[in-house]
Amino acid sequence: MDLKSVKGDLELDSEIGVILPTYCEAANIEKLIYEIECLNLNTSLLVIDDSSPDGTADIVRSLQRKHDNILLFVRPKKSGLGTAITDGFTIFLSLKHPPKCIITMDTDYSHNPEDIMRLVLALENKYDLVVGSRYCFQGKTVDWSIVRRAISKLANFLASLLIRAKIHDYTSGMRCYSTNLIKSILRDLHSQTYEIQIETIRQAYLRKFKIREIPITFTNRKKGKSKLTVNEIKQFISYILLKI
Ligand SMILES: Nc1nc2c(ncn2[C@@H]2O[C@H](COP(=O)(O)OP(=O)(O)OP(=O)(O)O)[C@@H](O)[C@H]2O)c(=O)[nH]1
Ligand SMILES: [Mg+2]
Repeated sequence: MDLKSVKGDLELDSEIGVILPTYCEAANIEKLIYEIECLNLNTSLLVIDDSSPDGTADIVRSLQRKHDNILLFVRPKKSGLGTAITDGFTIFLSLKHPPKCIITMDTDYSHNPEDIMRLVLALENKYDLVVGSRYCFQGKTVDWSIVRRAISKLANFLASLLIRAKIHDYTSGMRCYSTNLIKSILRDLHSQTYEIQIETIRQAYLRKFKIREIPITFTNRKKGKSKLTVNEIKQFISYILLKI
C-alpha cells in the first residue's frame, strides 16, 4: 500500500481510527461526518471510496477543508466491502502514529455515531474486539423488512456453525478492534465482500483474542441504495461452506 494515494494529514495522532467505507453515499456522508465531528472525540476518520459515481469523494474533499482529521483513499472501481475494510486497516497501521483502536461502521446511517465511544470504552483494556450487536439482549433492528432480517439471521446461524465465539451477532458491521488484534490478523484477511465480518471474528477467535458484544440499535438506511446483491450473498455462503 502506497500511502501517497491517501489524501490528508498522514501525521495524525489520534486514539481512535474510524474506517468509513463508501460506495454511493453522497446522501449520507456529510451528515454522518458532521455528527462524528460534533462528538469531539480524539478520532481520525478514514473514508475508503470506490470512485462513487454520485460524487461521494468530492463531498469528503470539501469536508477535509473544514476538518483536519479526515483521510481519503479513493480506489479506481467498486472492489467490495471486505477489501475496503482491510485497506483501511493497512492504512491505519502504516501511519506514523497508528490509533490505539479502530472502529468500523457503515456510512448509510444504519449505525449511530454515539455508539463509537460505547464500543471504545467496552474494550476496557481487557477485550480486543467489541461487536455492536443487534441480536443480544437489548440489541435492536429498526425498519428492516422481514426478508432482510431473515437473510441476516440465516447468515448468523451459518456463522455460528463455523465459529463458537459465544456472541449473537457475527455479521454486524459496527465494531471496535484493538490495534494489537488487527496487527495479528491482517495478513490472514482475504475477504472480498461482506464475509469480512465473519473472517475477522474467526481469525480473532482462532488466536484466542477476547471478544465481547454490546447492544446497538441498527436502523435501516433512509437514503441511498443497498449494495448487498445476490452475488455478495453467494460469496458469503461459499466462504462459510469452504471453511466448514
Ligand atoms: N468502498 C466500498 N464501500 C462499500 C462497498 N459495498 C458496500 N460499501 C459500503 O459498506 C457499507 C455497508 O453497505 P450497505 O449497502 O449499507 O449494506 P447493508 O447495510 O448490508 O445493506 P442495507 O441494509 O440495505 O443498507 C456502506 O457504507 C456502503 O457504502 C464497496 O464495494 N466498496
Ligand atoms: Mg446498510
